Amino acid sequence: MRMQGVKVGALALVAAAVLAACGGSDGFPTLTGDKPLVIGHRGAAGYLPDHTLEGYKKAIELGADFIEPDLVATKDGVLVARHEPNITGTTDVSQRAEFAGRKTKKTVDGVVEEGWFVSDFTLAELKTLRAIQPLAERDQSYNGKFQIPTFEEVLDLAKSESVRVGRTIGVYPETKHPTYHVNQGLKLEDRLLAILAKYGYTSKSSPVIVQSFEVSNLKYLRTKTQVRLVQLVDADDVNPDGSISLVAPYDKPYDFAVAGDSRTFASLLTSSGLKEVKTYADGIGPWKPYLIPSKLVDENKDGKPDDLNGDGKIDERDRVMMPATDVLKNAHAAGLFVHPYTFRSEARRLASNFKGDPKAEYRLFYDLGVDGVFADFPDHAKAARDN
Ligand SMILES: [Ca+2]
Repeated sequence: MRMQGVKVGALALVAAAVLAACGGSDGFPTLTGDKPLVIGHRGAAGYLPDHTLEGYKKAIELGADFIEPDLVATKDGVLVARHEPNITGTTDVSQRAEFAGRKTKKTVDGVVEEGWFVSDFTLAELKTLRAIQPLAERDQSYNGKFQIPTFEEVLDLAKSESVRVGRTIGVYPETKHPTYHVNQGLKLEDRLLAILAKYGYTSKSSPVIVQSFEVSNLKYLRTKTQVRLVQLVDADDVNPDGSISLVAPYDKPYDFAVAGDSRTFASLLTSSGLKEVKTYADGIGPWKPYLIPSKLVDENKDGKPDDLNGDGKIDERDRVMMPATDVLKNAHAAGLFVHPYTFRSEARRLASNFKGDPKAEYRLFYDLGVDGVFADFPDHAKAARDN
């Protein structure tokens, strides 16, 4: 549907006809025909430490349409941007002697974790910490430089940057571990709604999309706001044959686990599951193998996966992309937009088909019709879309 590399001239009429057939101004096979959104995942996670104002600003400079803060609550009830309640891996807290006594164990979604947790720190205390890059393979030179931002600081940045760059920058907050926060006495949703209302973000056209891996909190939010809501859909792993592995606690929304609901994440993506999701959400954010899986191969039938790139180990680079599932088609049929996660550009994270070129992966998903992508390298997502 989307015409790659079409030059002006004789093909212009053909291109115009294709655009008309797709029904949208940009000619993409998305739900609306508009260009897919580039969502700066945790900021520009491929370049700067996650969830920092500097990282979000970098994402905007690289072309992100939305920036994506994960939200957790401090001891004094302030929403701040961190990937997890446990900040051991994403800050320098373990190096701070004054907080040594805060090290503890907490249960998050049924899993016992040890470390330091945002809910044991006031905002003032958190502001003394500095972010670090959690992935060893990424640039460590910014460790210790940037603070943890509040959600309001992220919204303020998006507003000021929108003026500076001359386009609307959206904010795509995730309510992290809603059940855990209720159990800590720090329910996220009303705090989130109050802040969104303060900024005037209450309607479908507001530059905000709220996401969650749980269901009941999204249903609650639907009764309180018209901002766009997204049901995230996780899994434990992808099997060698490309099928999705569902193992607790990554088999289902945690509120389903608590309620004894037998449905899994995969249940949400059946044709009937998607129709149910549409009753309370505007879109889905599935892990990308739900849309286009990949598999390991054994061409020589020796019972072991083939080492396609011959580097002596089996990883993502030895996987082969499979045909798309019906999930995107069925989601669009239900009226849901589809924003898969997470696109990462490092060669070791790309299936063999892409030959080390992250833009090839983006193009495959854009051609399928995704409405947006969560991208660690927003510049690559934008280049694959626009060039
Ligand atoms: Ca290999």
